[in-house]
Amino acid sequence: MSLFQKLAQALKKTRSIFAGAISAENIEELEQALLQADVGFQSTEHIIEQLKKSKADKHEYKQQLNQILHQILTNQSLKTQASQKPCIIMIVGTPGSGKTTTIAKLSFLFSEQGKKVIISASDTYRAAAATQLGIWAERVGVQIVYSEKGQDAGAVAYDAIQKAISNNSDIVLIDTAGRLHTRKDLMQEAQKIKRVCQKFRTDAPDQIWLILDATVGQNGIQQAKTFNQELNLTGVIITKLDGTAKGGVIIPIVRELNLPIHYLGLGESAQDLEPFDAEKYIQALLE
Ligand SMILES: Nc1nc2c(ncn2[C@@H]2O[C@H](COP(=O)(O)OP(=O)(O)OP(=O)(O)O)[C@@H](O)[C@H]2O)c(=O)[nH]1
Ligand SMILES: [Mg+2]
Repeated sequence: MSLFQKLAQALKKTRSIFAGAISAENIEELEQALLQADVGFQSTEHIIEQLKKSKADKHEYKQQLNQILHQILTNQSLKTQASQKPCIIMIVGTPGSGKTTTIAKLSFLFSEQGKKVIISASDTYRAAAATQLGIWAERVGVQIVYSEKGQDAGAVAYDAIQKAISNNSDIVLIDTAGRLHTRKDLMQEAQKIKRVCQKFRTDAPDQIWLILDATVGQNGIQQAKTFNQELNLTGVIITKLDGTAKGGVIIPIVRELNLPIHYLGLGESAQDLEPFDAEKYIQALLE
């Protein structure tokens, strides 16, 4: 399957919501479809307003919608990748959102690109987490640094970065424990990991990516807002897009949070990660 076919397959349920509405006689039906696909109230209102303003004939809804979505999704303010080595990427998110799996996918992708990757197993809460990551690392063939003698998350990250510097690695991927955005103490722990990275370089970590489970739909917006306030994110990865009917959630994330989406998770294996492409996403959503 090509990457696009995979994406189109993943968005099948969301697309079916739009299929009827786009050819519908009235704008209300389209509005319902947007809400049903988890585009959210604010962004739906914005889109419908734009659509009305365009004075599009009902035959032109699809084309207009395509243009409006394009405007929203290509307006992403991308923070540039670090020019310095190693590029330090911290992965955060709520429990079970797909952080560890995404780390595995990213290490696979970066390795394929010829980059030398080190994983920091900084989820020191869940006993099975390091084992899970170790299995992935072995499968993908990348190095991993574990917590020794009860080291905390920050200390593991410190060791991993130090190792990356000494063996000239390109990328450090820091896996972290799942934390609810409402838990202040856990947010502070994440900030501590961030400060550890800053000991090496004031502009580190180069990236802090939030892993957002698409199946939680609108709740994801609040999660992203809080994580962003606490940690100053540089982007989002949407996971579990395969099979959900809430594939529209990407739109409010970009529009209301002004955070770029970097990748989409489309399954459970190491290959199921796709760089986000607004054009392809809209096409998979509407056609
Ligand atoms: N279908 C699907 N499943 C996914 C995807 N990403 C992750 N999963 C599954 O989601 C479950 C949780 O994934 P993990 O990677 O362990 O999530 P986590 O965020 O590390 O979880 P904690 O460390 O417990 O917070 C696993 O069963 C994964 O296989 C995806 O893109 N699609
Ligand atoms: Mg995990």
